[in-house]
Amino acid sequence: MAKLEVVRGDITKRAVDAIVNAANTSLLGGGGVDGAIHRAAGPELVAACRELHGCKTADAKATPGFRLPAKWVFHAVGPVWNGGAKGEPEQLANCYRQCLQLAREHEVKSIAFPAISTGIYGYPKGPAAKIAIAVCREMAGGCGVDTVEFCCFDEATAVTYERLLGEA
Ligand code: AR6
Repeated sequence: MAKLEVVRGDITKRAVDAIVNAANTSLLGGGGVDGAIHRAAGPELVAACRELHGCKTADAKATPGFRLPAKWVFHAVGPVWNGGAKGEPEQLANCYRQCLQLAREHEVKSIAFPAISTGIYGYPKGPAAKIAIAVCREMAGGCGVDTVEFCCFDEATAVTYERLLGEA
């Protein structure tokens, strides 16, 4: 069983094997956590992303971490919240699944996730955290991951994860 933890702060500082980016389909950068990761990783990151030719919603692709402490960045494209009946829950779950599959492929033991889709893309925090936790509980251990960090940038997100993880 993998350990699931809440950490507060900036995901670009996490010294884990892989951090996850909440990207868009272009993979060429943006605001929010995406912008922070590109700034911290350096210009090599956008060059590597360009080679990937984009990514579909609900999927994820890997690049090196370049100047980040993390060895890998898994760029996941979450759904834009559109009321919740347009497949958003399944798409969000699939982002987490794809990242854990990438973790298995790259022999990642520790991974940090941001709260994908809950910023600019507008996904409600509680339902998104439930999905993140459920998928990681189900799959992380089987993918060889020992530690999953839910890296929370704002206090409301941290409290949400802590409450849900405490409910077990
Ligand atoms: N470390 C950890 N979490 C962060 C950081 C950080 N440095 N900065 C923000 N967050 P968002 P989305 C949190 O908007 O909703 C971009 O333009 C933030 O508080 O980054 O998936 C992309 O290019 C929130 O909890 O991602 C896409 O176009 C969470 O990260 C679009 O935004 C996700 O917020 C993706 O939107």
